[in-house]
Amino acid sequence: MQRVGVIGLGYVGLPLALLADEKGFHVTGIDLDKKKLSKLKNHESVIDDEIAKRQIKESKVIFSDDFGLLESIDIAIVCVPTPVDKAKNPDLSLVKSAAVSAAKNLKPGSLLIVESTINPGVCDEVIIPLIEAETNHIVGKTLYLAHCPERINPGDPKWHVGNINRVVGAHTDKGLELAYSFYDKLIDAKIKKMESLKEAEACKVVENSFRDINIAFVNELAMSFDKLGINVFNVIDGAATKPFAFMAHYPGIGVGGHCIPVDPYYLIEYARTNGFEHKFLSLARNINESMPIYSVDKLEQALIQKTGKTLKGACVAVLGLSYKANVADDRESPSYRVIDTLKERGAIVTAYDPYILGKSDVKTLEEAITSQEGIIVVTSHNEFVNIPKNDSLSAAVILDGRGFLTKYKGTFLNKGVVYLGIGT
Ligand code: SAJ
Repeated sequence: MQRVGVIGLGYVGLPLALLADEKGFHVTGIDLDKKKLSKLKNHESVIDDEIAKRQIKESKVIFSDDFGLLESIDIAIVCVPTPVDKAKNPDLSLVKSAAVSAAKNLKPGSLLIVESTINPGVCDEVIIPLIEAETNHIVGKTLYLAHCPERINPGDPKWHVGNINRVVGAHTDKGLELAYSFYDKLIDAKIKKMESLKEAEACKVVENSFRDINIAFVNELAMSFDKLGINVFNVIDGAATKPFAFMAHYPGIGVGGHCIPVDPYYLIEYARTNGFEHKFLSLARNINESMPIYSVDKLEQALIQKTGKTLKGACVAVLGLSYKANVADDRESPSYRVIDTLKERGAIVTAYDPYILGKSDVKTLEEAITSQEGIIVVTSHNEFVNIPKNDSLSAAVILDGRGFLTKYKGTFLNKGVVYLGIGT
């Protein structure tokens, strides 16, 4: 089983395709985005990843939008996005169409692996029935199905597709063996065999729900300690000196990205349709989703205290659109909740992100912080460390949504600027 097809060439699929190519597999990369395909055919990476930028130069991957090419491959891997819709319900449309389009072309005895994040039950209750309805395949007999949830961490210098441990589950033992031996050849890491597709699906949503609830825990602490006059960052660092049974997370202005704020809804939704209400997961989501408004409230209270003015008619800069520092990714970013809330209260907003200038109102940090009454920092981009020493800083209040400018509190004070943090 040396011929591999990867469907979806984003931050999950492209590294996987390039690694398989590097390991000697014969790889076909399928994507429907023509702009992306022409860049890839030109040996240009379409993701901001140093390893991918290097590998793509020598890559022998065949890039195409033609699912027909999958007729000659042994293993097809689905790596397409699984967002949630406005009502926070999982949107499986891309996974369903990719899985069926692949199955239609896969010959008997092939293996189909889903890496996209899906909630427990999707393989058994959605993908298998769909494939058997739309193709001549019988899953487990003429086509093997496995799930190996992706664990890519964009921008992480240490962990990449080649060295991250994986879990894999399958519909049949044969499918599990085929999938296990593929990943065993592909990566230099542990591969844990799960007892079912559902167990493998559950791993991913549990991993990311674990992170979401821990962030909600410290966000709630931050709101409480703001009233108690306790610096929650110092307390977390103090608690983290305990060498076991504690894992530090930090409060902030909100939880963004394509994983953490999304995956818990997969589990909440699936459990709900099966008669169980995840009160704790839902509460954690509500706490994290309340942080942008909590932050704007804090800024407005300080503005009233310092200038006697509310946000109505006030000029406020929002620094950072990306959900994560030093990357250009604004999916589910809390920045947009902050901007909407400020505008609802009548503020005049100037947004600036050096990584997302296309959606910024100005092109430089200088322009962004000049003649503003308030500043809200949403993303801890390295460039924003220059704010405190910037002479054009005229704001009355700055709210540091990530607690990374705390050490400049004195510098701000010397400039007559009130520095606020979340729990600091
Ligand atoms: N955040 C906090 N406090 C924290 C950690 C994160 O407020 O203590 C916020 C971030 O500002 C961001 C959001 O949560 O807005 C998500 O941050 P993240 O560091 O979890 O970044 P992601 O979305 O790239 O998460 C990925 C996930 N990886 C996979 O799903 C394969 C996640 O499981 C990893 O734990 C995370 O990277 C990581 O550890 O960096």
